[in-house]
Amino acid sequence: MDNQQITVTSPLLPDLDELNVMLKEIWDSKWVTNNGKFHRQLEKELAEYLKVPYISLFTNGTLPLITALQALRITGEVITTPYSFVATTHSLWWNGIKPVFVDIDPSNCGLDPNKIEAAITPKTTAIMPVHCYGKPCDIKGIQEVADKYGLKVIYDAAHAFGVDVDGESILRAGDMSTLSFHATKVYNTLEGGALVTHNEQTKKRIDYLKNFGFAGETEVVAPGINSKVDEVRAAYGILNLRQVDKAIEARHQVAIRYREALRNVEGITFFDDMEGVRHNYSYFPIFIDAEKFGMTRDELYLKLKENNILGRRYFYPLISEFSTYRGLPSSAKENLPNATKIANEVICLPMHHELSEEDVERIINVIKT
Ligand code: T4K
Repeated sequence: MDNQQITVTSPLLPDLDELNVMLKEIWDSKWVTNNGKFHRQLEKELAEYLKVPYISLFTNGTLPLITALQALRITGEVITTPYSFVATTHSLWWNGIKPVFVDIDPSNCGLDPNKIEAAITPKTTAIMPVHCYGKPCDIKGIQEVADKYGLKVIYDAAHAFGVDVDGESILRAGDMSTLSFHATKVYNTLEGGALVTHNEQTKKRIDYLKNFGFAGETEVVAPGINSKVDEVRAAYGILNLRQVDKAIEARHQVAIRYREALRNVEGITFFDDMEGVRHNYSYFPIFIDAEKFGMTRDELYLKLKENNILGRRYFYPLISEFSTYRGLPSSAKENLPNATKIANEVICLPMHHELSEEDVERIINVIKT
């Protein structure tokens, strides 16, 4: 059998000829950045596609997190999940905010709302949950706690592009949501990201903040950052938006096949689709019970690797275990039993729009034998 390398993901790329036509237009116009024509077009098209009123483009998925915290003037302590990419917690640190880790609900890998209350102190000002793998958090439960204590909610929705719950975009939850358009995501602009807001004034303020704080030619209203998206990436993003639905459907087919093949394998569990949710199949995590499966997660990870299949252990280690954060009181393992267990059991299997049936069968075969 062909032993070509299979990576965990592969970027969705626009047609090069179509991109070249747009590049020519950019070259001819000599307008290459600072809220150009394609930038404005992409913001408009994304807002429509995602069914959100306001969206601001950013150069990656980390800066909208940092900026959301600034826009809402969040200070003190923020409750967040240890089970995510490290950028989630870093955004707090960049704002001088103390992260307070709370355990996850293993049924969705998101913050467990029942455990948030016990972590609230007089210094708590917000909650930063993550829709991990694009799987919706318990939005209602989290909002109830937030409302009771007057806390803001900023969702890191880096994985949740195009995810809807009961026909409504998941990005409408909380006070703000952020997206990542990194090359490894369902929808990408090479590097890129966005911040979704619910009203015009907030969008205006976000746009000041991502442009050094400029509110007009001579006025600076905040110590903003530079996170402006150039025309080349905006053009690339416009073309990718036209093919993202097809890519999501291709991922869906891969998920169907994985589930069919792995459903009765003892010691392996995975997520099924949730009723009323439009999923984006951004990741396909499986969880290994070593005793029942007869092999540890790491043994399977290495076995896949030996067979040139590069699954990834997202999200191991937990953010709370990195040297930067492990000294925090909330990083104690006893505080995070579910996250600790899941981080030791997870492998994300290869999942992208270009995986062939043969690739998927090869992966399944290695797992089953
Ligand atoms: N919040 C959450 C919850 C996030 O997951 C992330 C990012 C962020 C915030 C921050 O958003 P950004 O600032 O990154 O926009 C990747 C990504 O770099 C990162 O964006 C992502 N999360 C994280 C979960 O994964 P790595 O270090 O695992 O990626 P890397 O380079 O090992 O790539 C994985 C595989 O993808 C490669 O084996 C092959 C394939 N690949 C990758 C790249 C970059 C390609 O085929 N082509 C490529 O150009 O971090």
